[in-house]
Amino acid sequence: MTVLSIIVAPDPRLKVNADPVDKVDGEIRQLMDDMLETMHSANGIGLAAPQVGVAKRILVMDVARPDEDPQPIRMANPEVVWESEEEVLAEEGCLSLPDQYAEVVRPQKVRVRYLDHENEIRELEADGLLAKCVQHEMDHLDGVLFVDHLSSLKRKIILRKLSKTKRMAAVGA
Ligand code: GNR
Ligand code: NI
Repeated sequence: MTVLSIIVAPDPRLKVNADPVDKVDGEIRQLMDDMLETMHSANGIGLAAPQVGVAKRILVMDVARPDEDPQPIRMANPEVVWESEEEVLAEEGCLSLPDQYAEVVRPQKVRVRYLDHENEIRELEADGLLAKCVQHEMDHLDGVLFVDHLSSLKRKIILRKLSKTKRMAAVGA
């Protein structure tokens, strides 16, 4: 397995509408496993393929706490087939927006249909942290970041901070 590098915003590769996968084959399975390793090594609970520069509709998640056994979830071509009317407001972060947090409103529960790592169609009903995570990851597949759910002022403040951090890193200051 390989730890891949995670793209930090602003970056055009985070804005793409990713392509569906034809079939979950050995190559896609390998990518899913590399994404899980990358996500765990960054202490994240989810990761979408565009965050590692792959414009495909693939995501992985694991919301198990560090003291619990891992519960890895691998999805290709996920689709929301049902969402609750109740919404919840909760703080989100993103591995592509390091050290930035903001409250985002989303449906409390969702039911998602997807292809698993064996190319089988499955459904998952998610609530709580898993529901937030799967919606956040599916947004990445459409080039949407959590800051796109905020006011344009809040979004600009966060993105400006990140470009400044990138500029400073580039000159080694
Ligand atoms: O690790 C992550 N934590 C998180 C917390 C609240 C809501 C969403 C997330 S997803 C994020 C990892 C990430 O950026 N996935 O795209
Ligand atoms: Ni993210």
